Amino acid sequence: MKIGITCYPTVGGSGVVATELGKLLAEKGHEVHFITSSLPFRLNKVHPNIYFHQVEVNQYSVFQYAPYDIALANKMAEVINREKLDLLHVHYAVPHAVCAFLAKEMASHPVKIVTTLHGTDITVLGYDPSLKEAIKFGIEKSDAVTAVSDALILQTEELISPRKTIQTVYNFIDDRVYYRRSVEELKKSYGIKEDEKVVIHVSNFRAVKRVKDVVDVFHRIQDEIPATLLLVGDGPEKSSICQQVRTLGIDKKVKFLGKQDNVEELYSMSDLKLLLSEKESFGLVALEAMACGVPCVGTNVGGIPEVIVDGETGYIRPLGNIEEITKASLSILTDDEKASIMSEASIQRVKEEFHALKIVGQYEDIYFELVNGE
Ligand code: GMT
Repeated sequence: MKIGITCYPTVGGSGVVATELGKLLAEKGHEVHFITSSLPFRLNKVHPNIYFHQVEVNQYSVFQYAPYDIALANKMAEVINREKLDLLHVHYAVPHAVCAFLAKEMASHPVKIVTTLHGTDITVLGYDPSLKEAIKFGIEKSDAVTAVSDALILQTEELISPRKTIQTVYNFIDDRVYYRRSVEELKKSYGIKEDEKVVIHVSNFRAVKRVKDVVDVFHRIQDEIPATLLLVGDGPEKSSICQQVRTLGIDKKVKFLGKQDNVEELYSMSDLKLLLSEKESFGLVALEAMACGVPCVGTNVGGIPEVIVDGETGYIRPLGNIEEITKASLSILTDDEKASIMSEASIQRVKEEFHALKIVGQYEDIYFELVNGE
């Protein structure tokens, strides 16, 4: 099949999922055309089935705002016609689903549209009256719509009420990349002692990720046991988090690692992952940790409980309940047998429910049904 993929190419879960999907589809023999504003950052591999089409935006001085959405739709239509695409799979409702519909109308070659909702395109932008109708329109005009969790479907129905069936297709993980490896030397080189437990948090440090709660929980953990906190990522809250860490006097125990490419190595030296967000449609970072055998404690928010199974692969606790989250975390960090059972259960759950081949197969079924009417 010839598949066009549009996503936000910069760092972010939706771009990661879209790019990894494209790479796997190419491996399975499909011809994949990325149509994006720049080269997707995870597109780090040359493959004869992968093509990249950059959207160029006209900066003519009359425009108060450069017309990116029109340029994207134009590029989509150009690629549909020239490459004879069977379908466009767009990730993130705005503007991508609307641009895809516009491109379909412009193109002379017939094409189907699949839209995947990732979260903030609904849970944040769906509240914005300047975008709400456009999001609904994009969803309703798509030939098939998927969401990354059941919780996101519910939220979409509550907020937007589109006249469209949406199906859950979970995010996935490539276990050739995400698996637990031996990283004793790396751990040593970070100055982490053998008896120290390592807690990890990975995010874009936006307010919704509640990194402050992560630090508060860790503050209590390190009062009880020797521990190090790895904070991976960067974003708007980082400066205030640095300040919080200094004020609490735990700066020697918290490592701000910034953005990192090979997080699987960092997960491999971790004993616990904290994902304490107030909005999270899925929580791809939890899945990455689980694939590397790291039990997770997460909040009872959005799709997180669909990923972390309470009491089996970690714990689900109420948003903002620092005491309960600390208790749950310590119960894993101080009980090696429990930690090992949860680590194994995490790896197993990823293999059974979120394996790349299983999920890519679900997307292919949707594609084939639309294109061949199967
Ligand atoms: O989490 C973010 O802030 C980035 C955001 C994005 O749009 O890339 O991630 C969303 O999509 C990911 C991939 O499907 C999900 O794993 C994240 O849970 C989701 N983020 C939120 O819902 C806040």
